[in-house]
Amino acid sequence: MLKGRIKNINSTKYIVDVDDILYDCTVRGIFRKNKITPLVGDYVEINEDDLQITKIFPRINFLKRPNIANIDMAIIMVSVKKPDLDLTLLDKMLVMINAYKVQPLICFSKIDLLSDEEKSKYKIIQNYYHNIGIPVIENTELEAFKKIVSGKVVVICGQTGAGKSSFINMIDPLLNLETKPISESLNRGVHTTRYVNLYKIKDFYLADTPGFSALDLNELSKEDIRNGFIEFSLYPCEYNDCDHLNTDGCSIKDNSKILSSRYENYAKFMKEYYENSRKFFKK
Ligand SMILES: Nc1nc2c(ncn2[C@@H]2O[C@H](COP(=O)(O)OP(=O)(O)OP(=O)(O)O)[C@@H](O)[C@H]2O)c(=O)[nH]1
Ligand SMILES: [Mg+2]
Ligand SMILES: [Zn+2]
Repeated sequence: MLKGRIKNINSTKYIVDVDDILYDCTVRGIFRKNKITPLVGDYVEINEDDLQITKIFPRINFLKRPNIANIDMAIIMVSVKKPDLDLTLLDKMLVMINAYKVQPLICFSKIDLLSDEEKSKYKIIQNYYHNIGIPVIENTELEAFKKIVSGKVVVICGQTGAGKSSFINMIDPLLNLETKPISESLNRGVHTTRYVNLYKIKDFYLADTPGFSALDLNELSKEDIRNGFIEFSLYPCEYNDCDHLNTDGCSIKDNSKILSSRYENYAKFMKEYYENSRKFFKK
């Protein structure tokens, strides 16, 4: 028996890293029968004779999108232009990552494309996230990044075309990952990276992942959404079980200290939640 970690999955092919040697493995039917899907990042046992994965070790955590297990930190790559800054997608990812109890880090990219005026607007947003306690860097701060992720297993996720693979190439040019310009007509990335892939770099691991342009919070609870807006806890609401949407005198609604896009996104996600649960009860 060998013990290793899944580095990449391409349909039925599982690449397992055992002490830096890569094995091309398959998966026993028993996992499919029990509806357990091995994920990139899983520690597994493989049978040396037929290279079948025979066991998945318990996970410390996992994310659904991107689908990966056993990670210490999730980097949300956020482009400020081309594609345009999408704060709704950022806040959604923060809610999701918080719900799965993974440490987030926001990495802004493409600051070089901003005019001076746009840059000062961007700085206000950047400072806001930093001040509420979410670590923030820019994709040019390579040395700071290497220090933060030292010793960790880190997944880079976010919008297609935001520059995830380009960033990993800057960290380790030898990887030479495929990158592509965004579509000018759609102002959107073109889904260049197709699979989750975990790379060992110096004393850390980085996972490149396929980007997306939308995300749903279907499986999350109301509590998950509320808790995902971590700064709300600074302004305790005196109403019991308040959803901060319609109650007069609520400390969150109309709070000028909360960035307006944050409150708007919160309200949007709660409305999505209520709509989804209505659909669920109708079934
Ligand atoms: N100007 C500028 N362009 C950048 C920057 N980072 C990435 N790009 C460009 O953005 C485009 C998309 O980059 P990718 O690295 O392919 O994006 P991705 O996030 O991996 O995209 P998917 O694999 O589709 O999810 C490429 O043309 C990069 O050269 C940046 O900081 N500034
Ligand atoms: Mg990519
Ligand atoms: Zn309230």
